[in-house]
Amino acid sequence: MTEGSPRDREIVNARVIVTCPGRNFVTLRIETRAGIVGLGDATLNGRELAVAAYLQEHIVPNLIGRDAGRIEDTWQFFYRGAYWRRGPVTMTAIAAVDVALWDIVAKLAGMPLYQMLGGRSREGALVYGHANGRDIAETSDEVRRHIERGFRAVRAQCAVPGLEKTYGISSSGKAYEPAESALPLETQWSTPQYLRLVPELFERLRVDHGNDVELLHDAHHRLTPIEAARLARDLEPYRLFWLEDATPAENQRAFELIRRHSVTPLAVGEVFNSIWDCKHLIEQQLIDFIRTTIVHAGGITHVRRLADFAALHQVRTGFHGATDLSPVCMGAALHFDAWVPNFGIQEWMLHSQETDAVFPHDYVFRDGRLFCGESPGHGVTIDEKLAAKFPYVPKQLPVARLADGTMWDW
Ligand code: GCO
Ligand code: MG
Repeated sequence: MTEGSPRDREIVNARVIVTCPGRNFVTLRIETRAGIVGLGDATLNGRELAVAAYLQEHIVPNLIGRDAGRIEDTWQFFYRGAYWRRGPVTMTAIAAVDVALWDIVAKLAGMPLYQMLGGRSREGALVYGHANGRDIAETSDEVRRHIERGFRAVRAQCAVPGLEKTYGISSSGKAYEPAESALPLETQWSTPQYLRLVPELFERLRVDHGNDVELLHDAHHRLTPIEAARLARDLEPYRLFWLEDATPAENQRAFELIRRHSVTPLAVGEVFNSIWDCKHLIEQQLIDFIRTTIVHAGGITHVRRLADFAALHQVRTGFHGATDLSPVCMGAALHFDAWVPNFGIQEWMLHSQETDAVFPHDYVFRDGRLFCGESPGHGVTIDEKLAAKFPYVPKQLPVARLADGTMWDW
């Protein structure tokens, strides 16, 4: 077998595949001289073509001729060598390259990717699903349905009475998708109404479902620090697994205020792109779970550093796993989850049947956990013929305004 020799590891082909099987996904496909193929997810919701262009124009020409086995050097080349560092577009593009190379190297070794990281620390990754409802009763029914399907952890979001659209709630009756229209949907926000509703919701969920199920909630960056502290405190009796994105995290000192008032565990970081975005939060132990995932933070190579740093401060992982991260990212994340010692939980919003058909994969759900497969690499492939039947459809994430028209955080 020569496919692992430096000559045969040479990257001879790299292509960007854009497809929309229900929602848009960008995938990087890298191929070596010996014909080993690796895939990386490059999807940045609502800004997909910006990453596709970054890859096509600035990354792919630099990949051709490189040794696919030099994962670290390639990462450093695209990060340090780019001069314009960080940011979601750049870090998503770097992640796509990085994951594709880990996929290739694991295939060359004939091993599942988790083995390349140091092997399993656990059998399956605890996942949480999404229960969304138009009112408290409907949300509680949805939580019940999740428990019946085997989930041990459920995120609960409920429409706020009087507001036409609330984050996390489907308006179409179909499964919730964050990006619904070509131009951003204008939604309305009211913090006082929300702050009254959420403790009532969780009080009801504990009455209906007891204490065994883990419950989570996402405030989606809508609150000021003092409002976030109030909510975290009001939710204490219901023992949440976490309260997510309670306040925007640009000003990380804001979390000191929340911490002073509450022991509700806090999760942050799905919009972060590097270790520098969460260094203060982690060092000061202002959060309990870091959500920064592989596709938006430079791939396995960088997120591994982040997770190791978090472990020093007893912060655990809780990777973002909405439907706008493709099965390629999910596959890589599950291998990472199988290994990472300071694993907390993994988000899993089920993909549509079309998406699953375009990206065949070997991970499976059982008893509230997702199990990555044993095939070499990350275990996710792409059916390019099928992908071509779903051309790109422009879609952006919504925006939110207060009743008086003021732009707010979505
Ligand atoms: C989550 C997230 C998502 C995001 C979406 C944006 O916790 O799952 O907040 O629902 O809004 O991924 O692209
Ligand atoms: Mg979130």
